[in-house]
Amino acid sequence: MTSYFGRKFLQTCFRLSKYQNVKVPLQASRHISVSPALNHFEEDRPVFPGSRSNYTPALEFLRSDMYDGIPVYRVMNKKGEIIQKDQDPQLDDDTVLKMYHDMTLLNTMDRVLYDSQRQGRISFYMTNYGEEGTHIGSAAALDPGDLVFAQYREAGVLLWRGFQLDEFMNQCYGNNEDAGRGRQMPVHYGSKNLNFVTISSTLATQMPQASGAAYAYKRAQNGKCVICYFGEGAASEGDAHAAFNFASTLDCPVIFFCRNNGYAISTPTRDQYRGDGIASRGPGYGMATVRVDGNDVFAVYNATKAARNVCLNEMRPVLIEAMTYRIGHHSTSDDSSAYRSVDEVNYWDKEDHPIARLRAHIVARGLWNDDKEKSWKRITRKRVLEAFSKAEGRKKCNPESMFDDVYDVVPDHIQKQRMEMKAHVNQYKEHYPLKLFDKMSGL
Ligand SMILES: Cc1ncc(C[n+]2csc(CCOP(=O)(O)OP(=O)(O)O)c2C)c(N)n1
Ligand SMILES: [Mg+2]
Repeated sequence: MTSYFGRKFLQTCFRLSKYQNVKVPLQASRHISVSPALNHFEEDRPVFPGSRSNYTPALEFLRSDMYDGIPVYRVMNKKGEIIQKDQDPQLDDDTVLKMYHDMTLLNTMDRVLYDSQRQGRISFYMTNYGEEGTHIGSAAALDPGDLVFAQYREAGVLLWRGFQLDEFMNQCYGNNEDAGRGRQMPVHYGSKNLNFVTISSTLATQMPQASGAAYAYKRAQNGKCVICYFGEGAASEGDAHAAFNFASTLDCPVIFFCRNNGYAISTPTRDQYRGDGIASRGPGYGMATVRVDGNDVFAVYNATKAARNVCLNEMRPVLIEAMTYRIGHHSTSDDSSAYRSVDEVNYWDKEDHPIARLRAHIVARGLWNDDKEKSWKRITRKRVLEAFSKAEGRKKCNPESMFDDVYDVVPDHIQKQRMEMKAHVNQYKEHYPLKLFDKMSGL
């Protein structure tokens, strides 16, 4: 006999099938199993379709300050010691050294590119200082085939996947070797080969896209997941809500990876939200959620690995909130001394830095020492500077190329603009630094 709930389900299916062309399986009534306790309508148990709670006679408001904050999962203490043996990810020496190499290489690349912007050699830059653990820990836990949607401060993920220093430099210079052909601001990297979707600076655009891509992966049953990086500031955008709710209701295998670094440019977290960070929002969307110490590369690794398993085995989204700190200015257009103290920055730089923590760990493990550190720093600086000079010496793309790659067959009005641009440049040649560009045809 069909229960009350079963009848409701069938009625709903019928309405859906009538209006939305959804096929209801003929044996639907046989598939519905209802627990004996719910087999009839119970007066004292709510049956509202929108929740799964009980009645209460107590009038109580839920207040976030009634609860302790969501705990921060960590594996290593600040001295680089594993706190609890069973949480050690037991990574082999080569992997741990690659983690350290990539975190420090990223640091060196940041220094060179930041300085080059200050010298007026590139137009813009964003450093990743202090957040290296979130990039490398998460990237190492993923499969290289998993699709990455990043915000803009995740260069370490690309580095881990094998993006070459030349590729970083060519993009920042926007030269003729840049995959984006010089049409984007610096740090807007992308790589089809490395499954890294090109960055767009409009905050949170990548989030609904990531849910959509994960939905496609689910349908394709390809055994891959999607990871979507975003800042805690971006989580205030409406698109973040759309992304979370679509991913949750459509059961999409996507890891939402929030880098909570304390600031959205000059806006500190205390002015961004009143709840317990971003993690507290996860259960509200029905997402498995974990908060992790972003300055502990092993904790980030474990959390991301576990999140990937949940995504793929349970076919549902996961939210990770990695607590960290943005040590650098927001970008080269920002001066953070206007809104935070030097002491605050120094604390994170000197007392709780992801690189220092991993270094302490590998030194204690006998994998690293001062001599290795010195020679590694020398080698990486040399490699970065070489790539930098090579990129700087290259010409920019032929200006005419800006009309390519949008249309398969260039429409007449675009063709007309191309001719007008060429005629204009030809007439006013002396006002343009044409020798820095590849030659336009016919000029
Ligand atoms: C839709 C939109 N609004 C505003 C901006 C300007 N903006 C660029 S970055 C940023 C702060 C983002 O902070 P967060 O997401 O925490 O990332 P973080 O820079 O801290 O890594 C803002 C407001 C933008 N790029 N896009
Ligand atoms: Mg932020």
